Amino acid sequence: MQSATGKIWMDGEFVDYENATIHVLSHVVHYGSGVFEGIRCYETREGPAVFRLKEHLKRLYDSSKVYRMEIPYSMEEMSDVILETVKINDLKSCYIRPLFYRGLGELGVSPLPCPVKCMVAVWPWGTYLGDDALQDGVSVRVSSWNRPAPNTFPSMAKASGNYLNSQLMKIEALESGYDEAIALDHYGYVSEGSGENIFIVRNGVIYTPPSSSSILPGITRHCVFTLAREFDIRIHQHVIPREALYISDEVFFSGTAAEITPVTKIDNIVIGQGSLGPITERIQSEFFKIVRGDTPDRHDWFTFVK
Ligand code: PPE
Repeated sequence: MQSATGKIWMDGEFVDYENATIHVLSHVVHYGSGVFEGIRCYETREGPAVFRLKEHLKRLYDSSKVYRMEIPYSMEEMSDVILETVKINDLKSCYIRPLFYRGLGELGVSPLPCPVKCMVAVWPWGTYLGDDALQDGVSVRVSSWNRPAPNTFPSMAKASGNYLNSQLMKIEALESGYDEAIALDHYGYVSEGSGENIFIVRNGVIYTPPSSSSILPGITRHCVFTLAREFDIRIHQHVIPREALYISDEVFFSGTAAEITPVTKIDNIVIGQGSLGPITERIQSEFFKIVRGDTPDRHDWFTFVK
């Protein structure tokens, strides 16, 4: 169950959890017409800090542009709302979910007659793929479902409707005894997980699919590029054939919720040594040093909640 406490910001005001409701005839309920973000706030030595807020807001507004949603708040206003929502709920670390969606107007495919509504909620969210996932890694399968072909569902937009495809992947993975799925794109190349980007390591070089492989351009993915370059580890965006997954030395996921999670088995094939590999470990430990505030925020990735 979703944690049933706290205040949720809806269209300009804070409402109690139990009153944060919408009409069943809202456009979003029928047609998935929403765009959203997932952001983490971490507890650091200098207090709670929101990780990569500017980048998440930019992607949120980019997503709304694709779907012609006019947002009645500026990015600066939404930034303040997000910080205020964390503060009012008095959480030291949490997951933050802003959503812009089409509300109650006229049903029918066109969203244009329906007003754009905005909400922000926060809740505690621990590890995404299980308690031991960050250390021991996860077992995944290649999904029988592909990611949408180019020019069908825009994968660069983080839209609610896109997650129906993610749900099919995730259900299939869980029902067949895996922790998570990796989908191929329309051409049969590796794309991403149901809620994570994917990286493979081979002979000391990191590879990840390019944005043309129907991926969400992840913000944690960008962190991996930054850290790899700082460590002088070569990192490339490249189309990845399915079999490259099986013969990699290491595979890992990145995502706001998943953070940096090693993948140790794919389709029951053991990847590398079957444990957290050295390059994944370097990236992961530096990532956690940064988000826990154990090392200075040299990239200006944090916005502090005052
Ligand atoms: N691909 C997909 C499909 C995706 O949903 C996410 C985030 C990523 C890649 C990684 O993006 P980023 O968070 O910017 O590094 N998935 C979010 C939703 C998870 C959920 O279950 O809901 C997240 O991690 O917050």
